[in-house]
Amino acid sequence: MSEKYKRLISKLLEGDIRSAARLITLVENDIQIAEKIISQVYKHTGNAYILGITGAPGSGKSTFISTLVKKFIEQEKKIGIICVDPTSPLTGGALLGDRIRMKQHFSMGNVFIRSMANRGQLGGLARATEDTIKILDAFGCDIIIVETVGVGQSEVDIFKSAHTVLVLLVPGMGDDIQVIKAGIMEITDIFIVNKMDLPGADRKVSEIVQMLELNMNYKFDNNNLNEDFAKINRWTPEIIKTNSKTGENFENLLEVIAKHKEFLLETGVISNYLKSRIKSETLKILKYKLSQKIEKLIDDSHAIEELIEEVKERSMDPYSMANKIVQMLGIEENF
Ligand SMILES: Nc1nc2c(ncn2[C@@H]2O[C@H](COP(=O)(O)OP(=O)(O)OP(=O)(O)O)[C@@H](O)[C@H]2O)c(=O)[nH]1
Ligand SMILES: [Mg+2]
Repeated sequence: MSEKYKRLISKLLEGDIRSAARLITLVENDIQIAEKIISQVYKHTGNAYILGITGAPGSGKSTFISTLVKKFIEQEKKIGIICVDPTSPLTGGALLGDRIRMKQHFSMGNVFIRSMANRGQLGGLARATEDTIKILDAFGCDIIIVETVGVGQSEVDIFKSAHTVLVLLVPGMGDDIQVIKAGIMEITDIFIVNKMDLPGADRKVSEIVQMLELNMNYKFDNNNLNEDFAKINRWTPEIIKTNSKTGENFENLLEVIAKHKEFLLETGVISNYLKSRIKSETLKILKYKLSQKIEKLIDDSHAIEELIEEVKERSMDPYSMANKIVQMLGIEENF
C-alpha cells in the first residue's frame, strides 16, 4: 500500500471531500487499486443508510431527490448521492440537467454528488458503485442515495445494496410500470406516486396495488431468507403520493423510510440482508477475477489452440475442454 493511498484514506476519514473524490475515481478505474483501497477502508464502513431510488426518465427523480435531500439537511445529516447512469449515451443530456438542478447542494457542504457515467468500470458498474458506497460511508455520510434509471440488469444488482428501495411512478397509463425492470419492482419497499398534483394519482395507486397482488414473491428471494422467517417478517410495500415541487407529503415519506429502517432492525432482516449482500458481492468479485484469469489463459496459451483443434475434430467435447481448462487454472475439476 503506497503512502499516497494511505494519506488519501486518512484524509477521507477526517472528512476531506477532495480525497473522497480522488479515491472514488481510483476505485472506479482500477480494480487492483480498488482492492487495496477497500481493504483499508472497509473497517470504517457500516454506518451509512443506503437508499436506492429509481424511476423512468422524466418521473421527477432529480426534483424528488433535491426535495428529499433538503429534508435530510434539516435533520443535519451528511448525504452522499451517487447517480448511476446506464452506459446509453442518450442519458448524457439528462445527466447534465441533473447536475444543474442539484448544484445548489454543493454549496451546502454536507452533500456530495457523484455520477458514475460511462466509464466502463473494470469489474462492472455494480462493483464500482458498491466500492463508491463504501468510500462515502467511510467519509462519514449518514445517508447515501443511489439513483438509477432502473432499466438495466446491473441496476437490479446495484439495488440489492440498498437498505430501502424507492421507485418513482407518475399518474397516467401503466407505461412506467412496464419500463422499470421487473427485478426492481420485486425489491421495492416504497412506491412513490410522484406528481400527485396531476390527474390520475389515485388511479396509479390502484394500479400499484393490483400489481403487488399479482406479485406474491415480494422480497422472498431477495434476502435469501428462510421461508418461514420471511413469512413472519414480511414488509408490505408502502405507497406514497408526493409532489416533489412543493414538498407535499415528504414528512409522511420520511416517517415511512424511518419505519422501514426500524422494521429491518427489529426483525433482524437487516442481518440476513447484510449476509446476502456480502455473498453476492464476493461472488461478483470472484466471477470477475476468474473470468480475467480464464481470458488471460485463453489468450496466452498454445495448449488452448490444441484443445480447440480436438473439439473441432470431435475427439473431444466442449464440456471436457472446459474441464481441461479448469485443470490448467489449478482449480478442482467439475467445480
Ligand atoms: N407537476 C409536477 N411536476 C413535477 C413534479 N416532480 C417533478 N416534476 C417535473 O417533472 C419534470 C421532470 O423532472 P426531473 O426531476 O427532471 O425528472 P427525472 O426523473 O430526474 O428526469 P431524467 O433525469 O430526465 O430521467 C420537471 O419539469 C419537473 O419540474 C411534481 O411532483 N409535480
Ligand atoms: Mg434526473
